[in-house]
Amino acid sequence: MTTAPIPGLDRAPTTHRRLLAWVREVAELTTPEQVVWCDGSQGEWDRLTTRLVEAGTLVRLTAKPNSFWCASDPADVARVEERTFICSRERADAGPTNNWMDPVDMKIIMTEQFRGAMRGRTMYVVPFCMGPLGAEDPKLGVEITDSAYVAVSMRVMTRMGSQALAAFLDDEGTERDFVPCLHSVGAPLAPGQQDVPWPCDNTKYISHFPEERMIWSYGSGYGGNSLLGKKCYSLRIASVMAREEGWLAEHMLILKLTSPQQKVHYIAAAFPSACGKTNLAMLEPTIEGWKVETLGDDIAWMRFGEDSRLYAVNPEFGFFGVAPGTDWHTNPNAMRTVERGNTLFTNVALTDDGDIWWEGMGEPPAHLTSWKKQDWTPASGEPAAHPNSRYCTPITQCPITAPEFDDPNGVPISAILFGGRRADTVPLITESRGWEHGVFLGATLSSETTAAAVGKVGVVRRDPMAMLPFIGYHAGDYLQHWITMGKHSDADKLPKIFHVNWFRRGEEGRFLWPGFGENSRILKWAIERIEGTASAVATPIGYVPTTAALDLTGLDTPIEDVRATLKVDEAQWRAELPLIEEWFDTIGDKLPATLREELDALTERLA
Ligand code: SAT
Ligand code: MN
Repeated sequence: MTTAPIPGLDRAPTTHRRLLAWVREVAELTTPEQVVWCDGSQGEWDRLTTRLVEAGTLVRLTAKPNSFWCASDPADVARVEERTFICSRERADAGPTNNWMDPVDMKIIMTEQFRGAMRGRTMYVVPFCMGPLGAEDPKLGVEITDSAYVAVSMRVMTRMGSQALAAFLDDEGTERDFVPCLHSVGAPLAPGQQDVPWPCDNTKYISHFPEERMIWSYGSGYGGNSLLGKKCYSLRIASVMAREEGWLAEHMLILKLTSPQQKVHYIAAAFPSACGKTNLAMLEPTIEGWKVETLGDDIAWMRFGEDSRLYAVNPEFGFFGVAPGTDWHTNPNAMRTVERGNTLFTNVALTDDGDIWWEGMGEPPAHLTSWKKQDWTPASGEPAAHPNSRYCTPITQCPITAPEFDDPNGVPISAILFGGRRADTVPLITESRGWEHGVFLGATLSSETTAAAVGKVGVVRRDPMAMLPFIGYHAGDYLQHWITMGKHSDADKLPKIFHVNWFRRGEEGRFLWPGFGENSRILKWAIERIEGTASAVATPIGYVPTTAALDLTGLDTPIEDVRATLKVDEAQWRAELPLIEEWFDTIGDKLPATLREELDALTERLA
């Protein structure tokens, strides 16, 4: 059977043979109406956003330049962890915390899903690079997608298009490797069939093939499921690469902290999704003379430099931040970033004068269009914006982005924070007793679930290094990799590890600590611990500040609340031990012995 050539397929702006062969193979399987190779230009953005407005997917905002409102299908609003698979050849390599399917079986199933899946649609080919383009070993990928929304979002979130494609051949003209990322919303169009504003399928698969370094995603248009450079590549696949190559791919923000004496420290911090990473990364210190700048809000790749210090790079190029709760008080820098335009807002509310609104922005207007595209008034009795609604905005627009965010060598990390959302037990900040105890703090991190993933909200679960949904291999091997990394360097060169919890509650469930800009006081203490100038109390769980060791100048919070949030309640911690035990049992035989020993030692200290 001969089929008509697919328009655009032969207009490839590259000679990279593996890329050409793969694009052809996908086009023949998915049978799109045409193929478009994305160059990342402004003209392309204008074309695609115009088409998306015509299709009813986007609404152009009048209140912000070059910005758009988008409402997804109400059933496609978050990451689908139940439908996320690590398809390693051996089931054991995916470990007990991932869904596994045999790669051959998964490919058979998904090939049938993809067959003809792009009928009536345009297939976009999006070359991208995770991390600075000038890197010695650039981490390349190509996303093939039938979603123009994904193509434009990739332009915000990654270094993409012609500039990325140029890196597919090295200086000698040799073809570099790349991660093939195949995405379809899974909604082919019959001839003459009217499209819907947010096409997707009820059946969803987010599949990773770690040995092949390949990603296949089907059925969802939501960011975490469809912008494949993000969680799929930069965490799940990159964590596998990192283990093999001796580095770390982590769910961490990166910030730069400058003291009044102009001393600079870089801090990386891991929190589960929707626990305030973006707010911390863009914090405005409330203490005199301190300054925070941003390098990243979600992902850090860290490797040892020649000086044996750990250097971090943000692989991304934009922010995909949680909108609700963001405002001029909680995160003015995020507000300034999106005010500059060039931003996609998904599942927030739309005002009648062409602006956006979400819960946390103060008094709502009398009338809105909700994320469900319904008329909304303050009497509606449900949120106008979805709790996992997002803004997708360029990192270069953030007024406090540190210029070194684009340095291929990264920045040397002084401190790593592991944080969760816990109403009790976990104090505001705890310093680990050393690297291995710090890995134990990360390994036993726990947090209440949020709206960032489909499922019940507010349930405490263990979330090692805030990476539970993102570790691309066996969690026991992952924790061993962290222990092994600590052996590559001297204790005084390794980052100091801290455990933080901004979310501890007092009576009537009110938060004990104000958080946001006031967290600068906590960062200051961490830095002073590194420099050896702040005091701490040795407790069974680690080193904790007294209220006197913290800079509380000008803080409104009652001192009893600060004391309560710093309290190490040994009874609560003894109750935590069987939960940690249970979690370690879940990991099974591959749990590093060091971590068992840490648990035994903690149990003894609490006895
Ligand atoms: O949905 S994303 O994975 O893109 C963001 C998050 O959940 O951390
Ligand atoms: Mn995240």
